[in-house]
Amino acid sequence: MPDYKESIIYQIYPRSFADADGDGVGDLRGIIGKLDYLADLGIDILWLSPIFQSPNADNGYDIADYEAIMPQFGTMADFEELLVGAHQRGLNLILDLVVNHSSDEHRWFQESRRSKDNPYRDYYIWRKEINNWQSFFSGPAWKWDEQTGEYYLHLFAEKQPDLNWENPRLRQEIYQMMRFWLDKGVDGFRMDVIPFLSKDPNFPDYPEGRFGDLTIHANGPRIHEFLQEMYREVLAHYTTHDGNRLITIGEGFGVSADEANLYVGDNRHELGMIYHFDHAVPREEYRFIDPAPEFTLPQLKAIFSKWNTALQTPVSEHGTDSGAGWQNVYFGNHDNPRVLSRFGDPDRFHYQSATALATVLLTQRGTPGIYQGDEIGMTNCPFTNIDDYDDIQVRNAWQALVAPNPSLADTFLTTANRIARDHARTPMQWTGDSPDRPGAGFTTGTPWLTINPNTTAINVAAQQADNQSVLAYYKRLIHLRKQTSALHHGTYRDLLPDHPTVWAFERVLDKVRFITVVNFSSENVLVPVGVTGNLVLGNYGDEHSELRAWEARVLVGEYSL
Ligand code: ISL
Repeated sequence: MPDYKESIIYQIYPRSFADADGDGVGDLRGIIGKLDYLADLGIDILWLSPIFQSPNADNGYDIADYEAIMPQFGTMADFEELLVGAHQRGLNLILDLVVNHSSDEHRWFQESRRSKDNPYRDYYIWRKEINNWQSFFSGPAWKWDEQTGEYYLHLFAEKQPDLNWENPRLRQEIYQMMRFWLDKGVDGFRMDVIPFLSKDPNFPDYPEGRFGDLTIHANGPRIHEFLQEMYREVLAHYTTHDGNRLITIGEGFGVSADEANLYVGDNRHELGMIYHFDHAVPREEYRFIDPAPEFTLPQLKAIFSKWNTALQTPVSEHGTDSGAGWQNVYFGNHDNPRVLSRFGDPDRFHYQSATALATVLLTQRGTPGIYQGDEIGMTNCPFTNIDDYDDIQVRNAWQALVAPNPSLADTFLTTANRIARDHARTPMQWTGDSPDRPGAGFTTGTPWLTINPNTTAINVAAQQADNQSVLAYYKRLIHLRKQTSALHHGTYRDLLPDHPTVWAFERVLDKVRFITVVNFSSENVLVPVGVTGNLVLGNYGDEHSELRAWEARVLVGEYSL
């Protein structure tokens, strides 16, 4: 199996992937049943969003027992079978490590809130006096607790109290838990909001003009000390099941391109990869009534250039050379709406725009992450009512904004249809629905979240039977990337940073030069001068003098200046 720098990640949101037992919720046996599908797709690393015991206030990102499987998802025996099955097919499997906070139903918190002198008190962050910090999920980040007359900190939901990483005993418990999973044979972790672990010990109010700016919580004073300790104590002692470097990905909320190498620089001994939020959909509470305008293509390209520059230039730090680190690149995940609805034109050019976006992603520098369903071009689901939503983020924002001011309801619902996280969480569309067989092949029961009605047209079964489908194109593209060193290790350079509708970049390794050129619009455009080479792969079958709607081409040529 390849090293992580030569791999492709596939993210599974287990609740929505495949339901084997018919309770309407995806599960581990469902995933086991799809391992052949995943191996056939050609991906290398499976990232599972949390599968642990949880009351599901935030769909498993609130963990009540880090070493137990959520019963809705199955048993430990199911997990072990899944792990063996993945490994047998040449897939690595990584778990979500959510250790900025736990659930309030975790045993540690139950103890902690019992009394001020409880041995677990200091596993969480308790204060008599509070500052003005805000929660990601609306309202203050401090919750008053009657029993001991103090507040606890929760940067996410009330049911997600922040763990106190200042406490060495807590850190050792976390490391022990990580060893538990690594000893079972998992190949690494995706680490949830990892830049948040270290808090400013002075707990200052938000600076003037930055009230509610949650990026302030990232990059606290001891973060690198904690991550280096985690590496020394745990990560350094393990490899993937087949002897490669362990796979570690930090969710880099609040980390800028300039700071990234502090987390992933070669000599830092912290993490292998990081993923950033510079192109994610801004979704602070007020955004549901005052959405940010979408990035223009030049803005989007500038973000990719900035990160590529930061991660392909050797950096020198404290007088010693530290090689630049590596990133995980993505367009979609469970925290963003569907990329095709966001940037593409699914109504008019479904195939073309889904494959155009795939071409940009899968010829990027950095390890690409495909979010479940993007490989068939799933889209946002048209929700009409707040009750159609499940996500705590959108429901809390509605309570905070619309409950006191009902006239905002329409604006809120229109925006939520564009930006809410649930659009990425509707069940995977395996088959077309029919009156006698609803459930999209996802479930035989009642799905926990609405299935997008477009499953009749957009589904795996239909695309498997069609070699001109989005799915078939993904497979060809994945195959191309896997056999092409320049696409893994080649440098990245944007050839036309200012072009309003064409994204053209080169990847160069030794004397090999790959060029990706993509029309990021639904109108024809002239092929820009200088973007030439032999066509290796494209989403239109034939040659043409212009780039047609969402046309994508991968070209190869000798590198000459
Ligand atoms: O996307 C976001 C920024 O607006 C937030 O919704 C998100 O909470 C943030 O990116 C952190 O994400 C991670 O931690 C959260 C969990 O809800 C997300 O699903 C997870 O990816 C708390 O564990």
